[in-house]
Amino acid sequence: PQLDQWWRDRVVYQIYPRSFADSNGDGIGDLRGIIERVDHLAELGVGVVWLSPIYASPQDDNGYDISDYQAIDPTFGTLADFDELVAALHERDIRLVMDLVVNHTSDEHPWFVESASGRESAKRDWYIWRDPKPDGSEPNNWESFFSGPTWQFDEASGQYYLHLFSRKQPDLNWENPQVRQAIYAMMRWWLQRGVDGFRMDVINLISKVKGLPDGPVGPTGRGSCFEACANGPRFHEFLAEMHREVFDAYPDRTFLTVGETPGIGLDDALKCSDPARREVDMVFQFEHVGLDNNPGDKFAVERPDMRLADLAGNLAAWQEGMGEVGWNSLYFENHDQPRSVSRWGDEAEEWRAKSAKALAGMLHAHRGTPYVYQGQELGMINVPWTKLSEFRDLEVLNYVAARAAEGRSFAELLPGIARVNRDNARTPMQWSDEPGAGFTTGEPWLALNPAAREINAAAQVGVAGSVFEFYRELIALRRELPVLVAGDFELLSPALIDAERPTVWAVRRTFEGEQLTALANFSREDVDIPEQWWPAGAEVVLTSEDVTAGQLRGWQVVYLRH
Ligand code: TEU
Ligand code: CA
Repeated sequence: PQLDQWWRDRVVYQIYPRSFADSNGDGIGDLRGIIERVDHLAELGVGVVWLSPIYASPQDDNGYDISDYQAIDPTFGTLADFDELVAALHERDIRLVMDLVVNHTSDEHPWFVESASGRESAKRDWYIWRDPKPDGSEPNNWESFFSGPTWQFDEASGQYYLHLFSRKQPDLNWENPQVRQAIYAMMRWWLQRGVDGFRMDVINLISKVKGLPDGPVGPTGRGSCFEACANGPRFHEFLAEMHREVFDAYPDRTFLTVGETPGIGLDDALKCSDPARREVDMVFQFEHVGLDNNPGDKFAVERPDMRLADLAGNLAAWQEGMGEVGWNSLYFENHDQPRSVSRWGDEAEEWRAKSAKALAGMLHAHRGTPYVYQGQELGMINVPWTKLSEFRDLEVLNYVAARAAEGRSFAELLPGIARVNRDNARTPMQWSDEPGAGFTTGEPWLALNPAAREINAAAQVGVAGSVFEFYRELIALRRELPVLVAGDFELLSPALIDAERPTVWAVRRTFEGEQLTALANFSREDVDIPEQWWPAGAEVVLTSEDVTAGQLRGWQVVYLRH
């Protein structure tokens, strides 16, 4: 890929506006709160901000259910606030990428209201309506990502409409060229407003296999939609058309585009990010965050035994697979994933900051674009909740209700929910140890993580050895070392922790004669570094704590240049 594009050596920071900073005391984050905090982003050194949805929305799925693509939801502010945020970011050479949610709209979007007004509606074919089966049941056996059938019956017209997510998120019909053109026009409107690109929500689900065939039956008795909806027959065609109709309309600008593609494989991901195909720049694939999940039931209590060696091996497989032509996104966290320190690191007070740094050093040593999710730069951890009333995410609430109907109790489900529920990542950003953690002066929409008293920006920004300061160094290094951006990748040692004794994780990057070796210890015990991985004369360009050649302390990470 061309390594000269503006975003190549930049790290992207994801803001979940609802939980980032509340400027008016209503307990919900907003645009003015972000404007007041842009210096935090500039200090950290990130080069791009990806903003989760701020559009008009009934907030059924926290804004991933949009009722007006060209309006800012009043909860977050106004278009004037938005323009001020764009200016504030651009002043600091930080670009802005918006969240594009066009596999589905809200059921309150005027398009859907018109489509649902009757079979003869001019917009009927903008969504996916089907007759019931002869016995009146749903057109196929698919299970929604948010539990239950993916079909909602409309009494008035006697038809069902498709919704892969909540019933308030009807799927758009991408087979209809009018739908596609309306979406492209909306995208151009945002680019016109100064936006520098898009993160495209479940963009690999937009092309469904004709006939919408049943999927293989999963643990809940309903079928998976992935086989018929993921990476479908016209997926690449639509991405290429979008590129021509939207991004090619601005030949003097280059944009950053990242597709969110659950269930994508290497071959499709390579096609998506191959610059010659002019589709998107990269995708978020889900293999590594699926290693500890049970397919079809992410909250299952029993979980595959996932070890850090598996994680390292999967990341290396994607490095290999994308090679010199494709481009990886590098992420451990986002608003849908649990906190990486809790999932793969070590939550104990003595080790959590160290493990946060070690995980960051591991991820950023790979070839691709790193993503930092709000709070990850502080080493925030999962929530310790035990009551259903503490959760807000409809993915959890729907799941518990569906299982209750099968006679299963919340108490029985809690261990599986606690580990990977999305509220883990959605608690308010922890700015200080004040009562509202500096996030709000009001009642936060979602309870603060009690760990906010110890884990917060005020205790870390400017404090040597903090997780924040380590991220600042790590992000700056990417701009200083071409080998970190352009170097090829070799996994020297995936073995991280075995029963008897831990071993070091080691990777090597090579570019134009320069080499960078990254070494990390993912255990509490000291580990030896084999001679061959610390060449004589190597220069330590990054270390999470004081290091002596030949040995790594517990959860330590080191980068060597040679
Ligand atoms: O998530 C898509 C996706 O992959 C989800 O099915 C994810 O697997 C799930 O949230 C966790 O099991 C995107 C958004 O990131 C998510 O917040 C939205 O809820 C979803 O699409 C629908 O828009
Ligand atoms: Ca607010």
